[in-house]
Amino acid sequence: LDLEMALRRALDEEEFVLHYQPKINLNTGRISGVEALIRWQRPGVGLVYPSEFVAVLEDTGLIIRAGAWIIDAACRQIAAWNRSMTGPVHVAVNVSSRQFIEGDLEEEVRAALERHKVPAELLELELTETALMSNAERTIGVLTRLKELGVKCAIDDFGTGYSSLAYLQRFPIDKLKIDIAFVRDITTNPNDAAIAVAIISMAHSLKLRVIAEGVEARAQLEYLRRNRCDEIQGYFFSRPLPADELGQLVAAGK
Ligand code: G
Ligand code: G
Ligand code: MN
Ligand code: NA
Repeated sequence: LDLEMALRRALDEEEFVLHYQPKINLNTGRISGVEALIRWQRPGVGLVYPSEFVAVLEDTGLIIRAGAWIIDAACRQIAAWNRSMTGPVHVAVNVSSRQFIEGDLEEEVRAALERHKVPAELLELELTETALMSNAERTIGVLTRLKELGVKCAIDDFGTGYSSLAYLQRFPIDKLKIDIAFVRDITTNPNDAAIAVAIISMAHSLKLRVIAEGVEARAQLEYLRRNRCDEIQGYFFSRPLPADELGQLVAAGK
């Protein structure tokens, strides 16, 4: 309850901040975009990670307000990078299940893009299988309208939830994100490797891009590259960074 009150205060006082983790295009070796990850600068405590508070935001419904703030903050950052950098920076935002199911995601996205004058194709939404499958017919409508707006959509943590493969081809999505669970032991566990390779192959058959998260070692990167994964993300290349540090990394042409 204390935590809930502190989180309400955090929303009112704008104590949240987004950090950004780069994604690397395995064909070019360059940064192709970033994933925004929320942190809480809690007064008197310091930087608090989402494992400590995102579940509480979800359980209390505060995630609806927080989710709208996250989308707005990401669009504000895209606009700032658009002004200060030579090339555009694509930003992916995590959308919680409750935000997708109960919130007005389309309107929040439309309003934030307009408010910050951001080209829609620079914004990507990372959605979970659970959120997408909770009402598949509604999901098709929402995703279709987001696609018409020009926003990209990815399925996060792919392979851990329950997705109907029949719906996978009916959902107008752009990308699958292979869950860290299959990446961690990809070079030593043949079962994990088989699943990762099958996801890559299926994604490409469906004309989707595919990214692997949680890449911590060169051997994992090389395995994924050999098996035609499009992008990777993980500590091997970089941890999530504050906006100014991420900006320096991009400007350095990495
Ligand atoms: O950032 P970290 O590395 O600790 O993230 C832990 C978990 O919190 C992940 O499951 C991640 O998807 C989730 N998370 C991080 N940032 C956000 C966010 O902005 N919105 C939502 N809904 N979840 C987030
Ligand atoms: O649920 P989601 O996939 O959005 O969460 C991403 C989470 O993974 C964040 O908590 C982020 O900090 C974490 N993460 C990013 N790169 C790595 C990595 O290389 N290894 C591990 N263990 N976690 C990572
Ligand atoms: Mn994610
Ligand atoms: Na993920």
